[in-house]
Amino acid sequence: MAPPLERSISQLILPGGKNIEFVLGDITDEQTDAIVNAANSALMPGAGVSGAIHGRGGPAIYEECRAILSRQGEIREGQAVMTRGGELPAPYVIHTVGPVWRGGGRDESAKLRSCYRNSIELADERGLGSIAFPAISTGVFGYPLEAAAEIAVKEAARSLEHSKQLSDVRFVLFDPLAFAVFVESARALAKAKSMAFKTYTAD
Ligand code: AR6
Repeated sequence: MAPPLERSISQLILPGGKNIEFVLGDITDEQTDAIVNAANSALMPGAGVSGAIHGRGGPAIYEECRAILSRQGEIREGQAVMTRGGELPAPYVIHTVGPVWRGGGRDESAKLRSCYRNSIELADERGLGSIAFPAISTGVFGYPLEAAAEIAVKEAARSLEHSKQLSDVRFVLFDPLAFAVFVESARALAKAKSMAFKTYTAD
């Protein structure tokens, strides 16, 4: 019998040993140094992964978000800011605003790429070692899953190669379809770039 998908871990190993993991799960359970929130430009808790992060992390996160907004105004698509994690297991939350999908002609791909790049750069600048991402923009914001996965995996690999402190990126996918599509993107990238790729089952 195949092991349950919940315990399946896929891993892309970059030259130099940094790695990108793919798991099925709820990002609010993650114990990485930071988890990433798929936010909106007003940093309002909202639904989806953002509702889950604010719900479990408690009001301290939104209070810090409000202080950021009053200092720098609305967050543009592609930007990332950081707060503490409140009651979450992860000490920090990086809030990035994904693009709303409007058919592909409004620079959505560049903006989605920026979300991953800016989040990884911010984590690295703050000296963090690990970060977990959801599939940004693929829920309420409507970005097609396969295109979003390809951008996410390629940009995470590219940004991680340049990081000084950050060594581990984890994608935490909430449903089996997203998990399968992200794993396929990783497998394709591994093949194209001759990187190591493996799948195993957690104990
Ligand atoms: N852990 C991991 N992934 C999750 C979780 C979770 N707990 N919950 C949902 N997802 P979405 P967006 C997945 O809609 O498209 C909000 O209202 C979900 O299955 O959360 O960037 C914000 O406030 C999907 O694959 O984010 C914004 O207004 C992915 O996370 C807006 O939605 C992203 O779905 C952002 O929309």
